[in-house]
Amino acid sequence: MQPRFTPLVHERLDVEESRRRLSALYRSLLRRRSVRTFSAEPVPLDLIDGAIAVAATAPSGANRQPYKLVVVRDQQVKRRIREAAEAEEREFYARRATPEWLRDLAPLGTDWHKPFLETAPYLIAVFCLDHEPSTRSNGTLERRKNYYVQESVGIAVGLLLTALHTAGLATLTHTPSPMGFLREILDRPSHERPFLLIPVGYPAENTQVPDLSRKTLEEIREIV
Ligand code: IYR
Repeated sequence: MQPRFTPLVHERLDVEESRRRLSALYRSLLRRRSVRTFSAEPVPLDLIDGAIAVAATAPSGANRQPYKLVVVRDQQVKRRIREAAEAEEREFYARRATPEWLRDLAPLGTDWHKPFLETAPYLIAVFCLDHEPSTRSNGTLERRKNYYVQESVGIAVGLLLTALHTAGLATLTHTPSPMGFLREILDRPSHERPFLLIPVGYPAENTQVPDLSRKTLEEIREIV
């Protein structure tokens, strides 16, 4: 297929304006924290859709956007997800986690109880598509491969979390392990692989978060 090009729309900023914008974004994102206590207060669905639209602007391997996001708002479905996640987490905390892993999690104060999976008004279940069915021009089905799937979905989720935070919503990047139950409960086809479960909502009043610190710039970047 011949490539088609279109002019780039680019806003050139003066450097002071760049600094102001970076500083504002940084100050906002410093306040993004993983939240495990949600208010049941409803959130308009268009805020979730708006954030998903932001996520879908992410670059992806061969521009294939190898993900599907399932927004769960049905209380019964959330309950089933909680029950299945808690069954896996009980095993994790009692048997599967290594002593080292449990030691590293200790500062977070987490355990197998996951009430937030029912309290949060939405759970966004993120699935990755390592390949997907597509229809050839002659009408037959083919299995099309996707590329750099982990990287692509990770970048999109980063934008999603940024967008939800910018919209004033709290999130948790939750990875009950293994997550196969999500495919069954949400009745997803076999080419969709569970990647992450993101409860979204307003934080409960008086939410407390672990008193953590982040690495300094000097610890995470080198200049050569
Ligand atoms: N999935 C478990 C354990 C857990 C693992 C990591 I890595 C975390 O950063 C936090 C928790 C749970 O959700 O409790």
